Amino acid sequence: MLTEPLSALTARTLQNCGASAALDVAGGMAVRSPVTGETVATLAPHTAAGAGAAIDTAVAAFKTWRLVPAPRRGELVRLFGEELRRARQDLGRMVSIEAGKSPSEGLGEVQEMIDICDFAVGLSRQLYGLTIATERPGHRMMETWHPLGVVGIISAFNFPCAPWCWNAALALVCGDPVLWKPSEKTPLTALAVQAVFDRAVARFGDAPEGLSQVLIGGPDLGEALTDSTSVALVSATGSTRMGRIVGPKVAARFGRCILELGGNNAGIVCPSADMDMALRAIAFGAMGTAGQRCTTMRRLFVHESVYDRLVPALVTAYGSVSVGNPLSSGALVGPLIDKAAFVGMGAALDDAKALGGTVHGGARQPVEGDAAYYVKPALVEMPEQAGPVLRETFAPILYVMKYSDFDAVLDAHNAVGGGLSSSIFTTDLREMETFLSARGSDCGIANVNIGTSGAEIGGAFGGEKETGGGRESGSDAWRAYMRRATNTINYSRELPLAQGVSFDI
Ligand code: UN1
Repeated sequence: MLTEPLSALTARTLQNCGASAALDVAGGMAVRSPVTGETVATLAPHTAAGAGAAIDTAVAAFKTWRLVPAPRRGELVRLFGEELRRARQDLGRMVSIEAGKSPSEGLGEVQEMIDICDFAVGLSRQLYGLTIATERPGHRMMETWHPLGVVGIISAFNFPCAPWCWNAALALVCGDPVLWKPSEKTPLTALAVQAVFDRAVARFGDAPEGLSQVLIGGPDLGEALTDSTSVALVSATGSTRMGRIVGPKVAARFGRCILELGGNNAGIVCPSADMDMALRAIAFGAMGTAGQRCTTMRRLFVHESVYDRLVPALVTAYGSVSVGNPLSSGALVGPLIDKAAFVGMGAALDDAKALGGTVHGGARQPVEGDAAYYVKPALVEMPEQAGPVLRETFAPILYVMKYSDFDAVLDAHNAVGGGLSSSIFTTDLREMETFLSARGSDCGIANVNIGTSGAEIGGAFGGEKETGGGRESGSDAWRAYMRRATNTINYSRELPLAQGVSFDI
C-alpha cells in the first residue's frame, strides 16, 4: 500500500536525486503517471529559443571536452556510475512511477545504466585505431579516432533512462557533449538522472558547463536537434513512424543518425525444445513490461508436434499472471502507458478476431480506477500471419501460429517490417545454427533458448529493416560517436606515389 499521494512520492523521489525543477508550474506541461492516471507534476517546457541556447552551450562544451584525454573523460563516467549506484532505489522508483514498471524492472533499468557506465570507463582506454600496412616504403599508415561533436539523444517512454545512458556514457568518453530530449511522457526520470549526473560533475571538478543537458517538451525540441547542423549525431529511440521523420531530416543535412525503432520480434519453438524453459522465457518476453519493450516477443511459431503441449500451458500462464499497481502490489504486469495504448490494443485484438484469431485474455482490469489502463496480457491463436500480426502494437499481445516446415517458418519469421530481436527454442544443433546463419533470422539480435527481450549492454543493440539499422551500447558501437581520420606519414627522403603513379616535375 502507498502511504502518501503519488505526487508527494514523486516530489520526494526527485528531491532525493537532487533535482530541483519546479513541479507545479501553472499552465505547464502535465506529467501523468500510468500507475493511477493522475497528474504528478506540471513542468515548464523549454522553448525553441531555449533549445537553441542549449545547443550553443553544448557546442562550447565540445571545444573543451574534446581536448580532455579520454581516460580522464572516463573518470567522469566512473563517478557517474558511482552516483547512479547511490541513487539506484530512487531512480528505479522514478521509472516505476513514470513508466509503470515493476520495482524489479525499474531497478533493472538503472542497473543497465550502471553497467554501461562500467563498460564506457574501460572503453575510455580502448578507443583503438588500426595501424595499416602501406604499399610505400618509408611510410606509415594509421587511423585515429577523434571526438565527433554534440550528440542529440531522443528517448522513448518505455525505457525512460537506460537507452539515454547507452548513448551518453559512450558519447562522453568519446569526447562528445549530450543533449537529451526525453519522451514528453517521462520527463521526470530525465530530470532525476540529470541531477545525479550533476553530482558526478561536481565531484569531477573541471568539466565544461553543459556537458549533459535535458530539453523538456514536445516534438519541436526533437526537431531543433534534427535540424541543427551543430548537432553532429542524432540518436533516436522510438517508433518507426518517428524514425521516418528523424532519419530523412538528419540525412538531408548530412548529419549522422542512430535509429533504434520498432520491432516485431518472434520466437520459434521447435520439437526438441525444453518446453518448461521455453514457457518461462516466452512469458517474460511477451508479458514483461506489459508488452511495452521494443524487444517484446510479439509473434510465436510453434511446431505442430508440440503445439498442444505448449500453447495450453501458455494460456494457463496468461490467465494466472498478476496484474496490478507496480508500486504497491508486487504484480508482474503493470499498466499500459495511457488510453491510446489501450485503444490500440483493443483495435489489434478486433482485427485479429476478424481474421479468425482466438483471443485468450486481453480484458481491462479494474485496477486504480478509470484513469489508469491495466489489462490482462492477450495470447491470440492465429490461423496465419496476417493483419495485425504484421505490425507492432505496443501492448502485451502475443500472436501464436502453428508451423510444420522449418524452412517455411524461417521465411515467415523474416516476413515482417521490423528486424530487431528473435529467438529459437531448440536443442537441435542444425536448427540452431541455421537460425543464426545467413539463411536464418534477419534481426540485429538472434537468441537461442532465451527470449527476445532483456539484452545485456555488452552486445551491440539495434536491428535491421524498419528497426532503423542503428547500433547502440556495447561491442564497437562507440565508433558511431567518433570521427575516423586515416593518416599517412612519410618518414623517408623520397616521394613515391601510391598505385605506382609517376608525376615527375
Ligand atoms: C527498449 O525497449 O527500447 O533488451 C530497450 C531489452 C532491454 C532494452 C530494451 N535491455 O529488453
